[in-house]
Amino acid sequence: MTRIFVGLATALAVVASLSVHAHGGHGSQGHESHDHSHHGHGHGHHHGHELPVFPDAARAEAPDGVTVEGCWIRALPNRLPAAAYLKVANAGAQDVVMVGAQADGFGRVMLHAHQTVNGMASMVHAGKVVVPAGGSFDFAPGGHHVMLEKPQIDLKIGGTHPITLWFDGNLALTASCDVSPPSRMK
Ligand SMILES: [Cu+2]
Repeated sequence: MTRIFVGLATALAVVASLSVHAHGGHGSQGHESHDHSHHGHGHGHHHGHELPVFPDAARAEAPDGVTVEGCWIRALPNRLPAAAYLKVANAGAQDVVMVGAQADGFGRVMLHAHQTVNGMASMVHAGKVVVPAGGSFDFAPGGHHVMLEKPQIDLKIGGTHPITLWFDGNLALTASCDVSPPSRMK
């Protein structure tokens, strides 16, 4: 009798954990079809990338001659992952290499690129992005973006939110980014 009872409890526990997974999957898919992208999908896990660990941004030096322009975040409701767009300009004499980003209130932040394979658009983790000396690099809708995942806060549309960009050599720049509604396209 006891054994049967334990077996039933185990079976119920398995069913419960399966339904939790199924629910999570629904959430991601719903968002993908809405935004042609894979926000909330957790690419990092699929591709096995380890995100770098960064030192204290407040103490980091900025890369020579590098500035961030026009940073904005497309904020989505219900604490869905958000994408940030910006231009990195490099007036310095050296190429600089972006290696990642951080943002307060987001548990995982990474540089993403879009790719299309057999007509299917998806996002991939971009481990490094080179900004050439005397040139610039655009993070823009349809292309590269800074993916803000695991939100722990509500972004306020009309406000600003800081994002720190990290470069090779533990150099960093923090940009104040406009928090924009989902309808903003560029
Ligand atoms: Cu992305």
